[in-house]
Amino acid sequence: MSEAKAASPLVGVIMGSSSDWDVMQHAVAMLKDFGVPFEARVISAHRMPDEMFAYASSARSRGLRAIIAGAGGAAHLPGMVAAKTIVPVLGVPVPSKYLRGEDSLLSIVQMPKGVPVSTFAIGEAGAANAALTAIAILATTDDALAARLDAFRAKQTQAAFDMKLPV
Ligand code: RP5
Repeated sequence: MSEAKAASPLVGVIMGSSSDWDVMQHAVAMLKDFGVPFEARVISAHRMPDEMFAYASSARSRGLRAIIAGAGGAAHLPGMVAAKTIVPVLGVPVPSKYLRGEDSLLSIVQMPKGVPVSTFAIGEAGAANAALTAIAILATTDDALAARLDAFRAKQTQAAFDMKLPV
């Protein structure tokens, strides 16, 4: 694989606002830890609809293998992106000011039959797990990445074995 090819993003991380970064940075951090080439951008569904459609419709031809989309409130970004691409879309509900992200969760998870969005937990855990799922998708065709994912799991197993209770 050439350097340029190796550097081209395999995972797109998009979010509706820079205010989503506190949560979505946890997806980016995980992709960085695993050495997965990614790109990260603000794409607002209701403020940048033309850019959202262009991003989604060009995603596959640009080589993206998964798109992690985070949004809060009426979180239509993941569903609308999924409507324009067959690249797997992993939706992250971002906590909202008034409904604490329950609105975001329901907006993302309740996709009508036929156009799926894989939906994750509200907030940091969801962002990190969306990245781990993107990594798992890539690991189906990348043995070195699969080995890193196995090692990541083994570390968590060991940490659980090492847990002590104050009794
Ligand atoms: C959504 O509206 C974004 O995903 C964000 O979670 C929320 C608030 O956006 P800002 O008003 O902070 O830009 O589109």
